[in-house]
Amino acid sequence: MSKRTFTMIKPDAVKAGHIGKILEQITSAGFRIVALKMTQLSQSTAGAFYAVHRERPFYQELVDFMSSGPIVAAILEKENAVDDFRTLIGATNPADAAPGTIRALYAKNVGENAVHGSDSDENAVIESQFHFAGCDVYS
Ligand code: DAT
Ligand code: MG
Repeated sequence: MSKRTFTMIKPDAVKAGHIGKILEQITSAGFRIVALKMTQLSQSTAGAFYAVHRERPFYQELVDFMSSGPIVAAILEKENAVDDFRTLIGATNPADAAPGTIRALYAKNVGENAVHGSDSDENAVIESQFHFAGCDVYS
């Protein structure tokens, strides 16, 4: 059972002023924030982060969107973190996201969908290390 996952509050939700409400929903659900920062991805770093999707038709749109404004990146700790966080954020397309999930509440559409959540323990580690040096993770 994983203990950590990685998340980003995406540019749409940051621009809309939802950082505080989203972090509150995350911590109320039992996740502990062990690393946190506001930053803006370049085209190059957004492209590298989402390289797994580079053959998908929406890749350039995704890179443009993710580098369009600041994001908030965080590492979250909880028992069963990866799966529980995917449940908390809801489906990729907010039209399919369960009521009360972060994407149901704050996402605009399938592309601008408010938050990222790692999809496996392995990717949680890779994504966390992409964004945070070990000395900036507080356990
Ligand atoms: P998730 O973020 O739920 O893990 P994913 O890994 O399949 O979803 O896709 C990564 C991101 O790419 C997603 O959060 C938003 C964007 N995306 C996915 N499908 C899309 C589509 N059909 N059109 C536009 N953007 C899409
Ligand atoms: Mg994904």
